[in-house]
Amino acid sequence: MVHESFMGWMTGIQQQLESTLEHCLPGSQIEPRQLHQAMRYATLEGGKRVRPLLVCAAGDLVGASSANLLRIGAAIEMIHAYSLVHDDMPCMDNDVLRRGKPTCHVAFGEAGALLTGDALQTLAFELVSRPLDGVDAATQLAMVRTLAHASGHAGMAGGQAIDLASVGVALSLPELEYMHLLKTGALIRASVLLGAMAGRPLADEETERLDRFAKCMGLAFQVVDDVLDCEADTATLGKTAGKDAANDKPTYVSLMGFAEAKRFAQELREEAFAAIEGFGPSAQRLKDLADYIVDRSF
Ligand code: GRG
Repeated sequence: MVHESFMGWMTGIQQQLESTLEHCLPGSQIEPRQLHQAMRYATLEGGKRVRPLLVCAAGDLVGASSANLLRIGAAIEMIHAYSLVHDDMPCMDNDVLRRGKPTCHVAFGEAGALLTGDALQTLAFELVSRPLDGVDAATQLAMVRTLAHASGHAGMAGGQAIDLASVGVALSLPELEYMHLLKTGALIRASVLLGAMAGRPLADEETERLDRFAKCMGLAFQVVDDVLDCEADTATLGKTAGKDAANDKPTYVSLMGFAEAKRFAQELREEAFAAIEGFGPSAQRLKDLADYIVDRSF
């Protein structure tokens, strides 16, 4: 159950993240204006900001500075925004609605959307590689490497490739899980890991437990996404509902049925909680976020 003090913390982070993104994105009056306007259009004022929230909650656990966490969170949100822009394009998911407004290619054309995604991705890496207060160069290099690994062929882009090849294919549950571990899970894991790398050094065993938490959360996020795609309406989601079934895509709901998919999400939450039990009260934000991810309605 999501409680009031968590809601206050979440709203505060979302507002600070918005200012950070606003500050880090190129101004809409700077040339090339159309590209900069499209980058801002795709990134500002939208989305739940789950990944930056995970960065901040994991960073809290290790006493990381909030300025560092917000910059890392903004960078990961830019990678996420780029993935949505490209995913919505006619050559991929071909959708016209995202975050309650026309998708980037509808507003700025296909070439504009392609460049917007490219520019958001590279700006994200620029942001993570600028000096971070109190973080040594070797750790920062490891952050860049972790984010690159999670975004590329062995992570999000690889998962998207498997997804595109899976339309109309009867995937098994382990195959579906593998696809989502890459497509959605890798960036969620990177969010937790980068947040945790920004503070006091952790023992390998502590990092492994955080990674287990993040892996469960990545999968739970996707299971809930599949359930909502069937249960919620387009206005609530801010994106076209029911697309998975319409596109004949394998999902947790199509493979397991509703009740079992919902039960699986609860099970993943319990597993995630168990992974971080040893951290004590400093892991409360992560637990609250896990509740938010599993209990969300959009
Ligand atoms: C194009 C390389 C490339 C990758 C695209 C993430 C992705 C891969 C595609 C998005 C398609 C999709 C609907 C995936 C399901 C899970 C997901 C990432 C949902 C959208 O993320 P939210 O719910 O969105 O965090 P907001 O708008 O809240 O940020």
